[in-house]
Amino acid sequence: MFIDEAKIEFTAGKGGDGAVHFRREKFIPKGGPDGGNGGRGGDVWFETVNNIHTLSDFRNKKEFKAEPGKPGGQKLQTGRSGEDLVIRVPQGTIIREQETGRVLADLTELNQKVKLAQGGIGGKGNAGFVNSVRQAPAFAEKGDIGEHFAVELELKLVADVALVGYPSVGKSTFISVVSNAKPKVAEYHFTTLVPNLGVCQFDERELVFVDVPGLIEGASEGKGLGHQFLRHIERARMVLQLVDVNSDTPLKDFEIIRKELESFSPELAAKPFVPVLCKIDTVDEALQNFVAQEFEAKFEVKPFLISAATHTGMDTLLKHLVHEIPEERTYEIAEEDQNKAVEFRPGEHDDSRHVKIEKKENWWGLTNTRLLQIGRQTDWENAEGQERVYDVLRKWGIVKELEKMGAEPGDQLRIGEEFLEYRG
Ligand SMILES: Nc1nc2c(ncn2[C@@H]2O[C@H](COP(=O)(O)OP(=O)(O)OP(=O)(O)O)[C@@H](O)[C@H]2O)c(=O)[nH]1
Ligand SMILES: [Mg+2]
Repeated sequence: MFIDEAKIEFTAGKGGDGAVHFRREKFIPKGGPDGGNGGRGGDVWFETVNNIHTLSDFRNKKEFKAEPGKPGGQKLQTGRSGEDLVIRVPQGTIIREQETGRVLADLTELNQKVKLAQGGIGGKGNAGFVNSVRQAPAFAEKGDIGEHFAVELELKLVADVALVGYPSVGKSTFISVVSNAKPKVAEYHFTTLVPNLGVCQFDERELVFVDVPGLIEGASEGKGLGHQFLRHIERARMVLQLVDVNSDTPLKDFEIIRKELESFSPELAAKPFVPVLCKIDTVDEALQNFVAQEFEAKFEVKPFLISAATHTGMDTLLKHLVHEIPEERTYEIAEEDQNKAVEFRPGEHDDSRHVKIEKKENWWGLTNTRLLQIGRQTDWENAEGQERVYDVLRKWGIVKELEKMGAEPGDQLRIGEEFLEYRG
């Protein structure tokens, strides 16, 4: 089934917890701390692969999680890192954050791989908390949570040439003649219900064609199959507009399709296009030439004449396409997406020690990326663990700052979901 939209969520692995452990040695009741660090949680990646062509895999599976890191062990042993998770998608997949619409990645290349969610760091074991005043720490950090995203996947097929025209003009026949694709071809309208890709080898070049369902007048209002598949033409570098030479109104047919493209997207309508009069085997040469001349007189562009059935004119047309389409493939991000596209790096932290302090009704709110992370990693049940957070506040100068702002001993300090008492 051809599916080109999906909503999914993914979460990178949680970091492993640090260990609390003390060396056991003969005759020494309690040796030095040797609890190791937890391992990192696995990251979540997206990768485009050539054997997936739709987003149908995401109809049933909507939640993805990378493996958590393992806890630290004794003798300073670091826990094993969690395995990364790779989510495989078709070439042309755009990944947008649901809430903001921000584009996290636009995967136009084949075998393109990007990391989108960073695994949580492992917690430090108690051995890591030894200092001059703390000889035998009996606390460790928990692993941090992995990044989480709720996203919208949108597939926009990536092709060089898009075939558009009325139903039954021979779009699928064309693609089956020039490429290895074997789409269904039939006399009736709307034979093609979903887009097909076909790869054509010509003059030592490779051209990717996309065949979309036929358009009719009023497609913009939802007539026929409507516009729902036109997004798959947006990335094509050239539009091949097919008109049946044997139509009663070939010129009007051409204009109607242009209008439909225009009403879907002016950008799409502005793409370079090649007009093609097709099925020339069905009329005599005099009529072919007559229609071609009328066409050129009206639109000031010379149409190509072809018959996919007898292959007449196909080589000339393909030569033209190969000549017009640069070998180097560059795909533009649609303008609407461009505005939202930011350089996205997962796990990006604001390393600054500037802590936002807010006075609330009953507590003081403390906000800073690293401080919140320390909060998530703290074992709040453990008094020594709590104490270490207070040490951090002291070291960063926040205790002093609070004093200046009028905090009184006994006030509550809030870090994320947790509270800590201010003692001055
Ligand atoms: N005589 C002749 N018939 C053709 C030619 N190309 C296609 N046909 C016939 O036209 C009919 C429609 O062809 P399709 O390739 O299915 O047309 P389509 O544009 O893909 O149609 P939809 O998928 O419905 O939009 C079929 O019966 C084809 O055999 C041609 O060059 N000459
Ligand atoms: Mg078709």
